[in-house]
This record gives sequence, C-alpha cells and structure tokens, in this order.
Amino acid sequence: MLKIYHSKGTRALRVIWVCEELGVPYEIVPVDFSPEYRAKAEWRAMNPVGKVPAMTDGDMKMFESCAMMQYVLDRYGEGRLQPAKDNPTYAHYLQWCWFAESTFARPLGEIVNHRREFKPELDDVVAEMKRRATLSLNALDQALVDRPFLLGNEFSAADISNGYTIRAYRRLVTEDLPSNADAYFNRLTSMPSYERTVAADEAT
Ligand SMILES: N[C@@H](CCC(=O)N[C@@H](CS)C(=O)NCC(=O)O)C(=O)O
Repeated sequence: MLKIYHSKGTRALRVIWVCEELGVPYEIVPVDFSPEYRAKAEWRAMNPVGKVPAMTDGDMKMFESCAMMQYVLDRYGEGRLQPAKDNPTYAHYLQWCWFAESTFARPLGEIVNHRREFKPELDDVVAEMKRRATLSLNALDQALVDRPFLLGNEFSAADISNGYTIRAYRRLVTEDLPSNADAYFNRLTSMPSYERTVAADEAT
C-alpha cells in the first residue's frame, strides 16, 4: 500500500488527487509541519531537505511531489492520465507537469518562505514574487484559450499538477483569475476526484 506523508494543504495533494482519480489505494501519514519537527533526523531520513511530502511503496522511499505523481502513474496507472510516449502530446505533457512545480510554484513557495522568515515582510520582495507567479498564471490562461485541458480534450496529470498550483496562487496572490484560467480551475475543482482529495486533506 502506498503511504503518502502529508501535511494539510501541501503538495502531496497532487499525489492524493492522482490516486483518487485512478482508484489506487493509499494511506495518508500525517506529518507535523513545524520547522522543529522537519529539522529532526527522523524526518530528514524521509526528506533530506526537511520539506513535505514523501512517499513509500513497500521498501521504496521517495520525495518530490511531481516525481511521486509520475511514479504512481507509471506503476499503477495502466496508461491513464498521461499520453503514451509516442503520442505527439507527450512532450507537452512533460512540459506542463514540470512547469507547475519548477516555474509556477517557485515564486509562490518563496512568498510562503519569506513570510515565515521575515516579520514584517518586505513588500517589494512579495510583490516581485506575485508578479512572477502571475506571469505563469497568464501563460496557462493563454494555453487554455482553445481547449478545456492543457493537452486538449483529455484530462491528464498535467492538469492535476497545475490545479494544485493554481489553488496556491488563489490563496497567495488573488482569487481573481483571467477567464480561461478561471473556467479551467472551476472545471478541475468540480471533479469528484478533486472533492474526495479535499475531503482526505481535511481529514489529515
Ligand atoms: N519541489 C518540492 C517542494 C516541496 C515543498 O516546498 N514543500 C513545502 C510544503 S508544500 C514545504 O515543505 N515547505 C517548507 C519549507 O520549505 O521550509 C515538491 O514538489 O515536493
């Protein structure tokens, strides 16, 4: 059984959502998100930089939410939620999965880290990170101009990956999204698998 080490509201939501969509059984192991616990050797053995999440599958232990998501897809997905490697959309599947964490989530994470370390926060720093995140949000909005999902008509894990990041954007920057991104977010969050994910997160 997959064990997903998770703190409420954080990035393992992506992996939980993938499991919910695929119907793959999993167990959530709640993690104390305090900096003190995350600095302990016990947690560093799960995630060497003291971040959340991590995951185990039997003897296998790993961290990085998008890699965890991809592991579940490749091992248990039976081809669902991602195009085949020889499909022309595969390159863009990879692009949007990585974009969600490497580019879009990065300035959002910096806002959270900055607010934790600097009190009062430095307004210019936060404004610059919001500007960078908005650039990414606008790129998604443009990509969605002629399609319901990032790869076209097919919902994929690239949407799950970015859906999590838009959720963070709405919390940290603004709920006022441009029209394509707004319709997309509503489409994603009205899916039953998303509702089950939120319920699982709430119960953590
Ligand atoms: N790229 C990593 C980022 C992990 C990450 O930043 N996790 C956040 C919670 S969502 C965290 O642990 N933040 C605490 C910190 O950075 O000190 C992933 O996708 O798993």
